[in-house]
Amino acid sequence: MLYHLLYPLRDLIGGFNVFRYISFRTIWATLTALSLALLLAPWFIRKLQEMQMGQHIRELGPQSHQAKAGTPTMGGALILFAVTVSSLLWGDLRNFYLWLALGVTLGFGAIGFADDYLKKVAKRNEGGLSARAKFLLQVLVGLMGAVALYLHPGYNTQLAVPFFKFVTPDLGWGYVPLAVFILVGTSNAVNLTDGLDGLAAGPVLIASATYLIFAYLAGNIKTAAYLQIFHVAGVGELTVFCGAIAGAVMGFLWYNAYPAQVFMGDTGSLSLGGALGVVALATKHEILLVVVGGIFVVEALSVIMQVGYFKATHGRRIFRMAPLHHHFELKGWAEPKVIVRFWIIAVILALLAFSTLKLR
Ligand code: 57M
Repeated sequence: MLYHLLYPLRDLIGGFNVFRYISFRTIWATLTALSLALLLAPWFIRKLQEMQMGQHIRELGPQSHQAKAGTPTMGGALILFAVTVSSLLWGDLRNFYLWLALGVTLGFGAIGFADDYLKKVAKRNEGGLSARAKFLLQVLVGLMGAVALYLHPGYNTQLAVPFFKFVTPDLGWGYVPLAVFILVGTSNAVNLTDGLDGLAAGPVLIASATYLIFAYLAGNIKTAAYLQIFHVAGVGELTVFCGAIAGAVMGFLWYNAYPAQVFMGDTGSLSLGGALGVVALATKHEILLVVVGGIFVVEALSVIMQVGYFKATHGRRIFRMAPLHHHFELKGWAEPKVIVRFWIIAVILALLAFSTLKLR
């Protein structure tokens, strides 16, 4: 919005020319979202406590988690507020990708919100939306996002394969189911990861900062040509969006860091997963999300393997408990150790993802 209000005045006030630059607007989008989340969180956490939006803890899990009972959840609503305000303030509001990213993020956020709210009403961790209803709604939001992308003029349905610059299969309409799978899969994978203080927020912060760079590179015709990656006209604006996500999540993490004063709830985890998914698709770095979001992939795989094995063997397990973070907790690692080690791995994965720009 500031871009539309202030950039036209550049002839009167020369300094306003700076609003043209994605880099400038991204820095300020990050700082705005960070400040909103940081400053509003104490008030927001108090409100959640007053509304008794406290977490109910499963009895089955590691016993240390019982101490977390009553921690306010739904902190994701504050993340979404900060992301939306900051993106609208600093983004170019004529940009398709900005609206698409916001729409998909808020769509998944709405599903998470419904789930969190129903859990609060039921006063049980398992009392939210039924798994089936949740999945169908996720597919619906994912499908709307995927079709919007598919129909957008100038967006191509070729797939970029990391390490192989000449392998770019064109999936045509087949891109739509793949996009739905990526959106729904990422949303659920971040949700599964969100089981220790800061365990989802840290890697989401690292992944959004990574995609911030990819959005910038793919949106700029010169850097895209130089690196031989797909150029997507207009996608540079997602740099601003990624900055807003990174800023909001950083501000939230201040309070979600161990020992957490607030959890993001499904409102946060489903929407942030959706946000990463849509940015990966729009920037045409879809498959690379397996690397950038490797923590989420491994957490989700640990659940799939554990549940599959558990069913096939009538009750035997591969891990002490799935998702994987519970396995390490039950092995005796202190919670902060599991969290920080997962963050370190997320940084390594981000570096590996950047290296694919040259290793191809
Ligand atoms: C959500 N939610 C957390 C919080 C957060 C199929 C099955 C593996 C599914 C899985 C599942 O339901 N996962 C989805 C996980 C919960 O956190 C809330 O949920 C939001 C995210 N959706 O924002 O509102 C708990 O996680 C802890 N937490 C923190 N800090 C945070 O910042 O400590 C969360 C955020 C919170 C808090 O304790 O209450 C959750 O884990 O419930 N199910 C499981 O994860 C369960 N695994 C399981 O049953 N494994 C079985 C196999 C056969 C599937 C096994 O391995 O034997 C475990 N979850 C828990 N305890 N908590 C079971 C034990």
